[in-house]
Amino acid sequence: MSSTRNKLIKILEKTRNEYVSGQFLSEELNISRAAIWKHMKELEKDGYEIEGKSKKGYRILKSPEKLSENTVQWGLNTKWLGKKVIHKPTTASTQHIAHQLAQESAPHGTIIIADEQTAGKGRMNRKWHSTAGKGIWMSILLRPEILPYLAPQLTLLTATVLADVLSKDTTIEPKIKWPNDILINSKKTAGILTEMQAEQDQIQYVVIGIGINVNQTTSDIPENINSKATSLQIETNNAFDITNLIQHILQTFENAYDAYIKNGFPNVKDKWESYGFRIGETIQIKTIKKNWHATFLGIAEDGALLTKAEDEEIKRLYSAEIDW
Ligand code: BT5
Repeated sequence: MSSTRNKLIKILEKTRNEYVSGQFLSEELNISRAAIWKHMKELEKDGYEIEGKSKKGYRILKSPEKLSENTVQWGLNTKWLGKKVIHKPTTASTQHIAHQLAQESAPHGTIIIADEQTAGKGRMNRKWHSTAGKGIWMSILLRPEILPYLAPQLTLLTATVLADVLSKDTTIEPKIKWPNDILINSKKTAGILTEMQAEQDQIQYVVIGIGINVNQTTSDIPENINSKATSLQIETNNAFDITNLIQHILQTFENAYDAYIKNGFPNVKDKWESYGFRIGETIQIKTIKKNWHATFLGIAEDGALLTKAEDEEIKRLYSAEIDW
């Protein structure tokens, strides 16, 4: 979106119920009144209802419900996250677009969102089912100044952000299953996919993919996953405003990320453990080589899974699947 449109949205948002004159807008934005009118027409295409009155000016009567670059930025209270938003009605995967934009020097904090993904990606080439218009399918492009081996901490940080937002915006109590699943009543409602491009000791960029099932009903969830997947709507019987949720996630993410860069992982660890699923219980651990049972102790200072086996040996695991 053009930075002029960004500024226009900011002004209209501040003055919400009052008229803003074309003259004022044209001076503030340094563009002609005809250009202002064109921008208003673009906003209308996105579903904004705009009233234009001669002598008084413009005012917004209604913001659209549909997702767009404008609606995500309308009222978004962030410093750097989501200053550039790309919205696609349908795409194979928002991760693909994010990687492409990253190679083309898109800035830290760029957001890619889609109404629908036709080839949504999970970890290890698994599929992520992304029902049209009913969930959040979003990638965040970051250029963090941290060492590559610390990047998995960003997955854990993102999980705490999603858990915080869901516990504030809904009546449910989310849990985090190590490392990247958000569960409600033991069923998965969100997943995170962190992908990275890095050299030996420097990250070029990280793409954090976030998938959240929001307004799906039971019949929207494919049969092969319906015993273990759920949505906010299924669990609460309420429909949620996807744009509001996205904005809340972005605002919470920005604060959490800035605090992490400043203070490191300890606070993230504590928060993660406060939402941790089955901490203190026996879990089944699966790696490519073997399966075994151990007590889940929590996460280590570096984000690793901490377990204690029957022989009391404490292990740190960095990549494994857990089950029970
Ligand atoms: C994940 O993988 O949980 C990461 C999901 C990330 C999705 C986002 S959406 C935006 C961005 N663009 C993408 O293309 N991807 C990211 P994993 O832990 O591997 O879980 C995948 C498994 O979860 C699948 O094998 C299914 O069993 C299950 N699954 C698939 N779709 C699901 C859904 N919508 N809800 C719950 N579970 C699902």
